[in-house]
This record gives sequence, C-alpha cells and structure tokens, in this order.
Amino acid sequence: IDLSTQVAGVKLQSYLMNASGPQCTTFDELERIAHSNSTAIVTKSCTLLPREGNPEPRYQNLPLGAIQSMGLPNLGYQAYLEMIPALKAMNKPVVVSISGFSINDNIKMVSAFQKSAVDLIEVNFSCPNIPGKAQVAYDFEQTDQALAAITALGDKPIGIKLAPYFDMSHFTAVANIIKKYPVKFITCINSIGNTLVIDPYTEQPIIKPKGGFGGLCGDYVKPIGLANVRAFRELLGDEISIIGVGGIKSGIDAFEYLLAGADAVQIATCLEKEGPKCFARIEHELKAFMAAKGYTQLSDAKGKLKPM
Ligand code: RRO
Repeated sequence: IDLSTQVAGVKLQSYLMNASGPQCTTFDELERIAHSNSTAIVTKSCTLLPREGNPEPRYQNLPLGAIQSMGLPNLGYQAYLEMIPALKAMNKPVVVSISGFSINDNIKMVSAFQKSAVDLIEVNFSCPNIPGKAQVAYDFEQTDQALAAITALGDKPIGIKLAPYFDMSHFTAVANIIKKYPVKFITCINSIGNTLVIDPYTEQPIIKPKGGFGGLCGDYVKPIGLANVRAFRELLGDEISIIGVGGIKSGIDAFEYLLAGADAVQIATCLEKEGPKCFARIEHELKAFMAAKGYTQLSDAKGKLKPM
C-alpha cells in the first residue's frame, strides 16, 4: 500500500504526521518525532519571545480525549530558526508553526522562516488559550488582513491552521477569503476553544487557566474535524492542500479523513497519550484497512465520500 502524498507541492512518504502542540517543543522532542513514522517534523507554535505558557494544571486527559489551556509555551522563534539545519539533516520535511500575537509578529516570523530551509510554514490563526486574545480565525476581517500580509513575503508555501467552524455561512466566508490569496494549504481543525469540564466532587474546573475554559481535543472533536475538511474540500476544490486534524487515533479514523478529502493528517492527542510510536501503529492499521478494501493508494479513496 502506497501512502505517499503531497502537501503544497512538498512530497511526503506517508499520510501521517504530528500536529503542532504535543511533544514538539524542544529539540529532543522533535528528534523523537523525526525517528518515528511521522512523515514530517512539525514544530510547536512559536511566538517572537520564549514563553512559559499558562499556570498548571493546564492539561487533563479525559475518557475520550483531553482539555487543555497550554498558553503557547515555546522556545521563541529564533530557537526554532536555529534548529532547522539540524532538523533538516534528519531527512524529513520540516513544518514550522508560527503564532504571533499581531500581524506584525507574524510578518516578522514568516519573513525569517522564508529565508530558512523549512519546507512549509503553518500560521496558526486559531490558538484559543491566550487570555484576552480573540482567535484570528473567528474574525474574518483580521483573517483577510493577516493573509494579505503574510502571503506576500516569499515563495515558500504558506498555510493556515484554522479553528473549527460550525455554520455553513462561516465555511463559505472563510473559503472566499482564502481564495483571494496564494494560500497553499489549510490545516483543520484546532481544538474546540473555550469548553469547560467540571469535577462535580471538588466542584471545580479541572484546569486552572481562564477559569477552567480550555480547548477540547481527541475523540470528541472528530466529527467536527471531518465536517471542516469536507466543507473546505468542496468549497476550495483540489488546488489547495488540506491537512486534517482532530481525533485521529486509529487507521480507520485516518481513512475517514481521507474520504472527507484530506491530503494528509496530523495527530495530537493520541501522540500525547501514546507517544511517537502511535505513527507506526496507525500507519499499519490504515494500510490493513485499505488493503481489505482493495485500495492500493490514497487517491483510490481521497475525497470519495459516497452519497447516501
Ligand atoms: O498552546 C496552546 O494553548 C494551544 C495552541 Br497555541 C493552539 O493553537 N491550540 C491549542 O489547543 N492550544
């Protein structure tokens, strides 16, 4: 079974990679991703300056996923810039995620990475966990202005990490903005922001930041991720690559995203829970499921969700 694919013209040997977020902040973590079956190395979203992130406890596992409000803990973009030669030496495409607090922050970081050896630049428009900061992806005017600025800074493919949308009018509005600019890929979805899990025994939230409000992850979000990939595939056509994320922990989950139209998928919560060995397991399960159906390559099923 051939799982090779492409995102924004960058060839990938397989369909599965890590999502920006868990276990991809330090060089050691990124090296473990490189040595796993993840087909690319994706870095934790970075900011201009290093950040400790929000106060703990800020991540809790749940029976069907997790809730977290990490608050962008990262080493600062310069540290990731400096790591790129060593990451590239591990012979996999490198995807950098950037998440500035303003358009100017994003311009500065995208410009710096445009001059680096990085393969893809994923600009995070959807971090839900910074107190007092709205998600860019829920402000369509800001999304438009930010895209105008960051897509004019060089030739390396730029993509955006989108928030989950829940209304058809929002899918069409965002797709129409994306079509105005040379956006080469989108990654959907980020966690579902500002959800609340309550412990009825302690009568408290289960994470500390933001009064307990945090991003919901894992199994809970898979139907939303599938809908977002499907909606954007129908609205954007085949020119823009789509990376699916949200609740993938088995080969069958990954196959469902393929039917919805994903060119590749990313794994976050399962990586956090199982570690980088999850990629080999899920790859094996996906190949077995496709083989049982008589499929030999991703294009046999990509975007081919059947009508009922
Ligand atoms: O670090 C975080 O709190 C975080 C980020 Br930047 C993001 O994009 N999505 C998320 O769920 N958490």
